[in-house]
Amino acid sequence: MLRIAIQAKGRLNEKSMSLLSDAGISASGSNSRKLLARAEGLPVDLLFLRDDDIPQAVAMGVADVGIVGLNEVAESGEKVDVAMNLGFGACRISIAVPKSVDYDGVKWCVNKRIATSYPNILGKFLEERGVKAEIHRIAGSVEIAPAVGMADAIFDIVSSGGTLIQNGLKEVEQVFASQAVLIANSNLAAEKRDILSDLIFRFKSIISSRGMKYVLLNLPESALDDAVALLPGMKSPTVLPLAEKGWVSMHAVIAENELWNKIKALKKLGAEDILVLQLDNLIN
Ligand code: PRT
Ligand code: ZN
Repeated sequence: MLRIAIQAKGRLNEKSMSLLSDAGISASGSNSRKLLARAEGLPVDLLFLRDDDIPQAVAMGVADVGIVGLNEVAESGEKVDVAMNLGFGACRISIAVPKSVDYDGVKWCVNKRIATSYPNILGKFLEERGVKAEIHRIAGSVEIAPAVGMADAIFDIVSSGGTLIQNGLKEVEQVFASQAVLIANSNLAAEKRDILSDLIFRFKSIISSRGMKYVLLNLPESALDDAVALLPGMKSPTVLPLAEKGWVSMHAVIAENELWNKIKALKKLGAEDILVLQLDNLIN
């Protein structure tokens, strides 16, 4: 049995649950916010925690693995293995100052009061640059600290940047890049390691299929070389003869952001009957 800690509620909860569910792990009663839920599909159970508590829970072995932002792992300083990046929850932790400030590099921070929920990451960053500042740890609403006179600058999570703009702040140093990661206790028993590698295998196949579409089309055989050049596919596209002489069927995986341009080019080559299908897993 492998115990997986995930965020009980908050920004990472829904995506963590849907990744687990795509991997065949669905928790019964998880919506009732039970502390623990047994999942079906793999021998795992789920532990619902505040994200701040997940790195420590995994380091202590209360949970075997966890899904949490890399920012929380770094801030906690707990020794855990980062098993893989999960491709969601992307954000950065940045220093931001009031828009009117004439910021001229990190030395501006000397003797300034900086409000943050990430004092350890900030402390390390400033120390490495030989900058001494007053770091004020505050738990929430860090972005209002400069306006109310509590701080000269903030060090906080930025994603779209909208919150900074709303509060009259500008981002001046991007210090730490984060996303949701799968972390693991570094001394897992062999039986748990096996379940973990199964879990990683499933997560990888789900994540690599994201943003990809499976495309089937019919094509005059004479246009095959040009079409293959357009659709490199995994190794190369699959090509099957059609019952109608001179025609082939082609199957390929195309990144969603290139889909419409490629389809346009394929139609120019004479492609017909183009089917675009959802891709759930991509197993290499
Ligand atoms: O209750 P619990 O302690 O579990 O949750 P929490 O309130 O501490 O964390 P939560 O749910 O807000 O965030 C969980 C994790 O999501 C973070 O640790 C990050 O790894 C990740 N994440 C990704 C974010 C954001 N994007 C994000 N934009 N966490 C917070 N924000 C906040 C940020 O603090 C700021 O207030 O959103 C605002 C900035 O967003 P933009 O888009 O306006 O720049
Ligand atoms: Zn938290």
